[in-house]
Amino acid sequence: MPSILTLPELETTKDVKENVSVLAGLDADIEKDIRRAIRKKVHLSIVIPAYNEEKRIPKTLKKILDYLEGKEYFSEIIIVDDGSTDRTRKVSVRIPTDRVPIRIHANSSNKGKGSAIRKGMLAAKGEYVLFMDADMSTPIDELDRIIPQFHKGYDIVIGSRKMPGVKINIHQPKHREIMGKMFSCLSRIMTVRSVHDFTCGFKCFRRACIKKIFSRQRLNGWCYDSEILFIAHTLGFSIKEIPVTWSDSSDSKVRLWKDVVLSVLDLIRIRINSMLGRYR
Ligand SMILES: Nc1nc2c(ncn2[C@@H]2O[C@H](COP(=O)(O)OP(=O)(O)O)[C@@H](O)[C@H]2O)c(=O)[nH]1
Ligand SMILES: [Mg+2]
Repeated sequence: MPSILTLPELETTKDVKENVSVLAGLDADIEKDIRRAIRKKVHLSIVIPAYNEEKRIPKTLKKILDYLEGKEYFSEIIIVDDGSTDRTRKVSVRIPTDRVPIRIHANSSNKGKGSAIRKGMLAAKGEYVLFMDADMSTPIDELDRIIPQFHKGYDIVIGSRKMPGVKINIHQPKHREIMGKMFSCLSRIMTVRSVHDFTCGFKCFRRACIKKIFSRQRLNGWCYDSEILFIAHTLGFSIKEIPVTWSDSSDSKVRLWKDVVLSVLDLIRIRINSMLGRYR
């Protein structure tokens, strides 16, 4: 009987499928072990923070699964349900998937996007870990342009709506765009000078930097983007910003003025945390 010890050598789902077909008829326990091994060999994790996303998330999950279907590597999807009061969790577990596990983490109450991102990133097992918004404002196939940047040696690759080459299909409302620009300008002064767009919800990280960055991340609110990029920069990780496609979704959960004021206060908090050595 083939030994389970050969499993770590399996590199692609094609390998696993071939081996599963050999093993499946022999022993149900072995198939279980293979599934466990698949989970351990995750190459790509996709983390989605979700707050009251019952309407948007099923379509997003289906699109991601379609995209991953064409890939030979292993992957997983992690949804962090941040105390949703709707059926976010229920509709997510109902999505049929046979080869890409969808794992759901849940906060008992709404703690904020920053908190959800931290939870999901620290739970992810992938060699590369992407976080993205549930509304898929940046389409998942932009990953095809992100991953090659890691082969050039970058540690973090982030989507940007503020660079030449960007394709904006549906713009954010004018006031959101202006506020976004002002926030990015302030973030640049307070955190990382070289970044143009801090708040695009499409950022991918190499495994080696995830624990170091996200175990230091402290902010739970919307300013987490600036904080994680600041931590990454402080720790010496390289960040590559690339232009992406963006289609705004009208159903925003940002409470405009309140969240902007809180984010600016959080920028000050980042500097204070840094001075107190909390990111070291
Ligand atoms: N965990 C968590 N996620 C949130 C919260 N609010 C929004 N999100 C998620 O953050 C992502 C972006 O939210 P969205 O409303 O599209 O923000 P916008 O595109 O900046 O207007 C989505 O995946 C939301 O479900 C929250 O309070 N907690
Ligand atoms: Mg959105």
